Amino acid sequence: MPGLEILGAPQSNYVWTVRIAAAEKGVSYTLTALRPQCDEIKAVNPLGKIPAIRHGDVVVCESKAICSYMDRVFSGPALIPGDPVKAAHIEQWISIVNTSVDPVLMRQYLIAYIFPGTPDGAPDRARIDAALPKLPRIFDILDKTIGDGHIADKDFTLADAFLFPILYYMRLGPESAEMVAKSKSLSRYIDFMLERPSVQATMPPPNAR
Ligand SMILES: N[C@@H](CCC(=O)N[C@@H](CS)C(=O)NCC(=O)O)C(=O)O
Repeated sequence: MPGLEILGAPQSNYVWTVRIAAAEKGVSYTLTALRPQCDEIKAVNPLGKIPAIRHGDVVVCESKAICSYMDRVFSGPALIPGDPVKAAHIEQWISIVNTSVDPVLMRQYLIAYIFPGTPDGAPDRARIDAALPKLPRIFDILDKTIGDGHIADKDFTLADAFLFPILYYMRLGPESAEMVAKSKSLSRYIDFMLERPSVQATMPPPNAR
């Protein structure tokens, strides 16, 4: 079996997702830290986004497709269980995270702090202020759904590999950090996930601009 290579900067929440999934599955890999939109990434993803993987002749981009590929190709604990109802609930939450949570919390809100693209590198206040009214509803949904468990189940599932990196990064934004701190369930969830071996083995370095 050829070796697995994960392409993408480890600070990316989606690269982190794929690395957590690989660690949960017990798959070893090499990490090639590449930024989005560089030529090597554009060659494997027409949108220039990270992560992607190379596995022999196989090239795959999109984090969920990568996780499903790893699940089918490698032995180790199933990332998506055979039970159709359990699997559907995991897929459902991965989809909600990808289509409604990440676009607001990461792309619209946090990126305006960490990659603002302003001439002096200061946070992009207009983008932050436009995103802020959308945060409470998402935090409320996550708080109520997680309760004293995880996002798709009482225990860890692949959906947590998608959600946790985003919530971890929410402690970096001042407004989002306050929202996390106010939620007992989200604070507990983040701290609990931080103790998970797959998370400890994949902690990203601090954000480099
Ligand atoms: N749907 C993609 C999203 C990946 C994504 O948004 N990656 C970000 C980094 S966390 C990225 O490459 N952004 C740069 C860009 O959009 O140009 C996936 O699941 O892999």
